[in-house]
Amino acid sequence: MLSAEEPSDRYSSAMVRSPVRLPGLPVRDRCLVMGVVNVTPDSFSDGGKWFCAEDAIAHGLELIASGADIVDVGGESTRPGAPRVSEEEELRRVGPVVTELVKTGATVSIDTMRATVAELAVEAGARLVNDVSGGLADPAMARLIARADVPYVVMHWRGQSADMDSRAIYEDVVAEVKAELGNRVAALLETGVDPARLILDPGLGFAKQPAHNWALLTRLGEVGELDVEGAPFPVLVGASRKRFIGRLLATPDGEPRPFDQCDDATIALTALAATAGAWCVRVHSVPGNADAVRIAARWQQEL
Ligand code: PMM
Repeated sequence: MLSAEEPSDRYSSAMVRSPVRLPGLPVRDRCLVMGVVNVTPDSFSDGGKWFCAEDAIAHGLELIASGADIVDVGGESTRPGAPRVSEEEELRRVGPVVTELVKTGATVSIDTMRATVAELAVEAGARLVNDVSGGLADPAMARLIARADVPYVVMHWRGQSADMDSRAIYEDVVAEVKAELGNRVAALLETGVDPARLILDPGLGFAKQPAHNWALLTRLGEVGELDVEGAPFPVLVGASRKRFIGRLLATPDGEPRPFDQCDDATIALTALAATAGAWCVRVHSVPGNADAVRIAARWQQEL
């Protein structure tokens, strides 16, 4: 058995870190579980299921009841090829859902690339801003995060979903994702964002081919270890139901496994990511993932 002072070479130091403390967010001695509430007609795995506010709120409550630590509310699909929605429409989708879920005492995260949407959600009580563009889509986002002083997910992103697949070109995906995340963190710090509020995300499926996703997952411990102030950063992993899982589990004639049949595989990935030191996993179905993070925490105790 290893002591905290003697981390093994085989594992990232992230594995022996004490629980992560981010203001306003739950602190646990295990990986957190974030449940997804997509208030969209066209998200890739659950588009249209919770498009009306009432259904989305009920779904958020169900995710919390089944063990989610955080619910992530989003009003804009980021599936490959997706067009953007207007700011007005995004606000119309997420506003009532954030407000009502906050009222129930839930820890709510807002999944948006727009500073205006993030600001209104934070004013309504959201406690985390999850920006898949890491601040690249909206130059006002960094200033908002500096001012609002809320935890902020900086995801690796190379451009809007409409043409992101054409940007999935890497020589060394882990090194390049880390370097590009490092540039984002440096820009955020320059704007006055507190490094202790930052969470990094490798952006699985965003300008990534399956091989890129697998490389990032298997070297997850390295993702938060940037050479910038504030490192190592907590890492969020969004693998749930993504295309690379369906492709791995394809039929012998190459038919990908449908999204809604990828939850067991997502749970397997959650166990591995949590054991590798992930701070949080973002998932569509909670119960199995809530079990997996507890198994991983117990596993880690023996390392
Ligand atoms: N993936 C999606 C949306 N938001 N946020 C973070 N931080 N990380 C992700 O990987 C991520 C995200 C796309 O998945 P969905 O359409 O199923 O929500």
